[in-house]
Amino acid sequence: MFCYQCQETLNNKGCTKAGVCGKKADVASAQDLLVYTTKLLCDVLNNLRGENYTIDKKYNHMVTYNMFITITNANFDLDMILDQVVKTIEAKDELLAKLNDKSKLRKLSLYSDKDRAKLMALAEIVGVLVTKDEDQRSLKELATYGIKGMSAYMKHANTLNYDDESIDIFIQETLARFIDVEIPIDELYETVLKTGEYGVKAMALLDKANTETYGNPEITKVNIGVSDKPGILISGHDLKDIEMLLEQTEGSGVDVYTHSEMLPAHYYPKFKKYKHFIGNYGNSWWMQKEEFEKFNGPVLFTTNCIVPPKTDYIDRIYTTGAAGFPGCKHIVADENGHKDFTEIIEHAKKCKAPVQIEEGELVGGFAHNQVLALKDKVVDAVKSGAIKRFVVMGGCDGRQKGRSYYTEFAEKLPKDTVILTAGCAKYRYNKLNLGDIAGIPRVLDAGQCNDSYSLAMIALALKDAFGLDDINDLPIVYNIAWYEQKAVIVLLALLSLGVKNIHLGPTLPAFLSDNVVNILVEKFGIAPNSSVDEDLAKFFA
Ligand code: SF4
Ligand code: SF3
Repeated sequence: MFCYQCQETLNNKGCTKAGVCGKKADVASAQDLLVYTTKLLCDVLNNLRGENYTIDKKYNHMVTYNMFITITNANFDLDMILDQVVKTIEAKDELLAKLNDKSKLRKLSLYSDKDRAKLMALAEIVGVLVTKDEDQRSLKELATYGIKGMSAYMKHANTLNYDDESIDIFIQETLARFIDVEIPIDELYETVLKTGEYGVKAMALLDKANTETYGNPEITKVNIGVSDKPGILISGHDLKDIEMLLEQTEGSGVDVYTHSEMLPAHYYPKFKKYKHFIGNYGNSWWMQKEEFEKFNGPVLFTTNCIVPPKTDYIDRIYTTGAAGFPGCKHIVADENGHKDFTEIIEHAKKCKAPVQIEEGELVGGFAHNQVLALKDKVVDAVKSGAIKRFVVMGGCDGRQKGRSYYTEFAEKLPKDTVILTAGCAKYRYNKLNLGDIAGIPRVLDAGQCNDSYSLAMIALALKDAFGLDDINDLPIVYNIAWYEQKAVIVLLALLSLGVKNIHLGPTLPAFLSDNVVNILVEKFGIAPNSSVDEDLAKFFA
C-alpha cells in the first residue's frame, strides 16, 4: 500500500504497511482499486455524453459516492469496498455496451474479471505511485483529493435532491483524464485551479440544499450536558440522516445527541422543534474512544471520522452511507432514500443514559445569512476599532499533539480579534472563555467544514461593505488546520476566490512536492505555520 492523502501520514511521507488512521493494507489497496475503476466508469460516461446519450443521475451519484468512500476515516470495510468495485465494473460494462465508438476510450475493459483475489492483485498497478514524476504525482493527487472532498459535499447535496451536472461532468472528465499516467505539469496545474472553482460551486450547491431544506442556521445555544434517558449519538456530516433519525426517535423515549461535525445540525430551524434533540456530546472525532464508552448508547456514523472502535463498544457502532467498519451494522437506504433506524432505536432502549462528561452550552450558528443580518453591527465594530481583525481558523482537527498550537493561538490572540470558524478544528478553542466584543462572540462558528463556504461569503460581503476591490485588503488573516480531503477542497476553493497568504498547518501536506510548494508559495503566498508567538508576530506585524 501507499497512502499519503491525510495530515497524519507516517513521518509526513506516506503510510506503507498500515495507515496511522487504522486502515489496513488490503483496505488501502481496495480503495485504490475503487478510485481506478471509478476513473474507467468516468471515461465511459464522458464518451457517452459525446454521443449525446443522457446520463442517468444514478451514475453521477455512483462516482461521487465511490470517491467519498475513499476519504480518510470514512470506510474501513474491505468487503463493502470490494462490493462497490464490482458494482462499478458492472455499471461500466453495462454502459460500455451502449457506446457506439469505443476508439476514444483511454482504457477498455481492464477489470472485466470480478474475482476478488484477482482484483486485489491488480490494485498494486493502479495506486498513487504509478505516476513516477514527483511533481506530476503531486498535482494529480492534489486535484484528486480535492475531488474526493468535493464528492463528499456533492453526495450530501444529491441526497437532498440537489444536483448540478456541470460539477459531475468536471469530476468525471478529470478522473478519466487521470487514467493517463503522464500528464503535462501545466495542464495539471490548470486542473488544480479548476478543481477549486468547482469546489466553490459544490459548496454553494450544498449550502443551497441545506438552507432551502432546513432553513438558514441561526444563533443557537447548544447544551453539552445530558438527560436521564438513553440516547443515540449521531456523528458525521449528513443532515438527511439526522432528519430521519429525529423523526423516527420522536416519542420513542430515546434522546438524540450530536457528535463532532454533526454539532451544527442544532443551528438549523427545522431541527429545533424536536424536544428530544438534547445537545452535543463530547468533542472532536479523535476523542471518541474515551467518550463513546461513557455515552452508553448506540452511535451512528453517517460519514467520517471513524476511529477503529474498541471491543468494549464496537457492538454499539452503526454506519450508513459512505461510512463503514467491519463488524458494525450498516444501514442501507431503500430505493426512495428512506433509512429504517428501528434497530438502533430498539438497541438504545436497552442502554443506560449517557454519563455526563461536561456541562454548559456552546454558541454557534454564524453562517452567512446570520452574520449578514448582523452586518451593520460588525461593520460599526470594525470602523470604531473595537474589532481590529478577523482570524479564519476553520478546517479539521486531529490527534497530533502539536495541534495544541491552535488552542494556544486562540488564547493568545489580541482581545480585539474575532475568530471565524467552520469544521471540527473549532473543538480546539470553542470551549475557551474568549468573551465577546460589543455583543459579538469572539468565536463565530459557521458550521461544518463545508460551511467554510459561508466564511468566504462573509468575507466577500465585508469587502463590498467596506468598498474594497480586493478580498485580501480586508482585516482578515487565515490560519487553517487541515487533516483530510475535505480540507483540501476548502483550501482550493479559497484560493480560487482569490484569498492569499493562507497559513496551513499543522504540517504542509506530504503529497505536495517541493516544486509544487514553491508554486503555491509564489502564486498564493501559502505558508506553513511555525510557533504560536512567531505566527502571531507575523499576522499582527
Ligand atoms: Fe495514512 Fe492518512 Fe492514508 Fe490513513 S488516510 S493510510 S493515515 S495517509
Ligand atoms: Fe473533521 Fe474528520 Fe475534517 Fe468536516 S470530522 S472536518 S477531520
